[in-house]
Amino acid sequence: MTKPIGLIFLGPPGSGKGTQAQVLSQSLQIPHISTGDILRQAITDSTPLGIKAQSYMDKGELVPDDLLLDLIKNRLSQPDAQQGWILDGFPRTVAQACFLENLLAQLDLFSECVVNLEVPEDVLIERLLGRGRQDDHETTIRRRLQVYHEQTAPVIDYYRQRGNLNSLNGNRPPEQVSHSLKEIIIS
Ligand code: B4P
Repeated sequence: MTKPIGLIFLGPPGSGKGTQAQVLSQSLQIPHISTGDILRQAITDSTPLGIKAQSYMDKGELVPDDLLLDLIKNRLSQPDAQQGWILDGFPRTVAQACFLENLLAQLDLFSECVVNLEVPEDVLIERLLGRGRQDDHETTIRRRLQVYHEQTAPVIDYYRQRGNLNSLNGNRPPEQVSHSLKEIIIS
């Protein structure tokens, strides 16, 4: 029997991770797990996690790893994640990627597929300014992109070195990106 799929979306802010994860979650009928959405909900609900995360997110910084690791471990152990999942926004640091690799090795349940969405920086800025979320103003966007280059881009090399990276041109209409993604998944 083939293992359920675990899809991991990498890419800079605004590259379309959330957009594509939502579409695939519906067509594959597996949960879309967005750490950004989980953190924003925690802020709205004023939970201890949300209170700690807010100041980092408002500044465009990453939320500290220790807050994310338990969150992901718990989320992936929920019943709806046993038939597969799409991770959007995690891992965002090499420490998070190592944690996930160890977690998945223990479970040995999922066949992993890592996809990196590539989009030029000027297009990212234009998209994010157009979206207008609380953290989508120019100073924060520029900081998020800087943080991405410093802390998240090394995650791409981490998966590349393991021979487990699919890169995709994300600078195309969403339907075309979805089409290419489905080709990667079934290949
Ligand atoms: P996220 O919520 O993950 O935000 P994002 O990277 O900006 O979103 P994404 O790339 O999914 O863009 P989207 O599809 O929406 O993170 C927010 C913050 O949370 C982080 O800065 C950090 O502080 C914290 N955080 C989250 N995870 C963390 C972790 N693991 N560790 C530490 N901190 C963490 O697309 C953006 C826009 O582009 C949309 O308006 C969309 O309509 C448009 N678009 C998408 N695809 C398009 C296409 N093909 N063509 C044209 N427009 C497109």
